[in-house]
Amino acid sequence: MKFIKTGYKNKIGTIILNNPKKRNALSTSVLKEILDAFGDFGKKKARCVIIRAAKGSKVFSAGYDINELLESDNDPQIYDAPLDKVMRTVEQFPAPVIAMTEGSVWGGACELVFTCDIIIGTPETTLAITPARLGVPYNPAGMLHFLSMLEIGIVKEMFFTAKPIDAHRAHMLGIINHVVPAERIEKFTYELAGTIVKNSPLSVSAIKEQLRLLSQAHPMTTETFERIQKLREMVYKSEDYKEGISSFLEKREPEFKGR
Ligand code: LCV
Repeated sequence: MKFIKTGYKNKIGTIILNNPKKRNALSTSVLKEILDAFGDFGKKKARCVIIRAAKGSKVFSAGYDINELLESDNDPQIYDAPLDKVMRTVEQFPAPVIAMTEGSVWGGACELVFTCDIIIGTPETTLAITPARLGVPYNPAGMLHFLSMLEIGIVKEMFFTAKPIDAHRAHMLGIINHVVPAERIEKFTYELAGTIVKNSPLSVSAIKEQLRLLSQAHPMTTETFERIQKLREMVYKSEDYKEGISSFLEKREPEFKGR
């Protein structure tokens, strides 16, 4: 594998994001390797999976690979987009997935971390959700990932400002389960995983799936669904959508026109 490293020991699978040059941006190739790793851990009947960046990383992941956004001339976040497939794999994997987040977590990587079952951070961990920074629309499944974890006022602040929140605030809000000094986070995380592995895998797996089904039970009328789709279409067909992404790639501040 080129962009991730994997390991498997004592029934614990490990995925290490390993593309520091691009700040572990989640390109289609990275996401495919993550899917393959989960396929392998499923065959091995892993009882816990840890997703992390390399030890001491300043950036856990810079989120969706912005270079790939411009290529897709239509909605970038559709049901079978690679990142959405990875998130569904995490949510439906028959064992807990722990995000060990050293460094800053951006955009789609923040949503990916939110879909993990447990988040362990360091005092340097930050979390940011960034569509507004790039003029990009967001999909309803993604919003529900945030709404199922946070009060709507916090979700609004994170989306509207696109600014990172720090580990202390994220811990206070219940996003991060434990904040552990960087030098201890690896030992702490694997000990927690070890505790889970000792429990009944069938019971843990059933409880995880029950909690997923109960937490995702949100009735929605077709009219609401159509309205949400219309809103998304309005944004990804806008000039601002192209301006947000181009400005990042050209390393300049965006000039959004609201059209
Ligand atoms: C491709 C990158 C990226 C990147 N893609 O290093 O959630 S949504 O809706 O917003 C969704 C669409 C999404 O997830 O969008 C992506 C949101 N991510 C961000 O807004 C974070 C963008 N990245 C940054 O702000 C900085 O790169 C951080 C703060 C992560 C790291 O800053 P640092 O100064 O350490 P550079 O910015 O110099 O980046 C190093 C290399 O990684 C590339 C970037 O283009 C640069 O490549 P070159 O060396 O070829 O110039 N890179 C960083 N993020 N998301 N490529």
